[in-house]
Amino acid sequence: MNAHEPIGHAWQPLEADAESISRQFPQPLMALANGTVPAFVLRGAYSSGDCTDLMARFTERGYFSRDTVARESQLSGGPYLDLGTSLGRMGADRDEFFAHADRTHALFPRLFAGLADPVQTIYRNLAQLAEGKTVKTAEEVDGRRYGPAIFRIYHGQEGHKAHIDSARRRAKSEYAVSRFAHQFAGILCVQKGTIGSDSIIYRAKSEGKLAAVVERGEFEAYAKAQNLPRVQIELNPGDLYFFYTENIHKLPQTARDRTRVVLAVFVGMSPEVDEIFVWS
Ligand SMILES: O=C(O)CCC(=O)C(=O)O
Ligand SMILES: [Fe+2]
Repeated sequence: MNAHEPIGHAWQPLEADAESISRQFPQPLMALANGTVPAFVLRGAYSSGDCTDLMARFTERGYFSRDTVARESQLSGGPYLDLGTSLGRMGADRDEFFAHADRTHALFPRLFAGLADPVQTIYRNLAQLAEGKTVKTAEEVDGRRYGPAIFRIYHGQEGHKAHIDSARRRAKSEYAVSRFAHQFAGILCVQKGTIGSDSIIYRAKSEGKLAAVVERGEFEAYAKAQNLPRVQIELNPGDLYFFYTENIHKLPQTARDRTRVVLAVFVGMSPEVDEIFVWS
């Protein structure tokens, strides 16, 4: 138990729809940033039937085979497969990054034809949590757009070790998204992974001494020794959750007998700025 935690207020995700969340919290995103709530979980935000159809389209296109990566320009390999444009993976070359993002903007409507648009589902729900701010795909001052969202495909034991995501803190970032004070993620489950393979969020920011602990890959042992509060967000197809990415989090590297597929976005917000930028 955290010493600062008021008795009787366990650190638990809030499961509700966007409208009730925004009734409960005047500033929902700040409730995440302040650590009042670890995550908002919007069950059934997207139709599970459309998730199944989307998965069938991916299978048809061979998106679950690494052999397809070389042939499909919007797929990239690494510890997990990406379908879409990742700033983290592609940002080193600006021209290449924005050209890749353009191709993703062209591909997604074709992939979603006849189904509800899952990217819009994320943006629409985020807008309800956005305190009247405008939610839009991130762009540079010259109008070049980032990728709108990205599918992440986790096979086998793939995951993410304990980390934070922060464009602001990324050294030498010359991208517009680095100006936001706060960063969040929105994750929509398309196919459920094996039980226990969904993300774990810790009540801990990667600051000071902890940043070094994370850097050395020793965070898990530290969290255990300190008994840090943590929550695991178990998702079913169509469930969407939002969390503060400057809280340390991980995707367990456990044996998966089922491929986990999510649609993910990053979100940049500053209290004094009217626009919220979304990218991947
Ligand atoms: O898939 C998730 O639930 C979280 C993934 C994550 O932390 C990331 O993509 O940076
Ligand atoms: Fe992350």
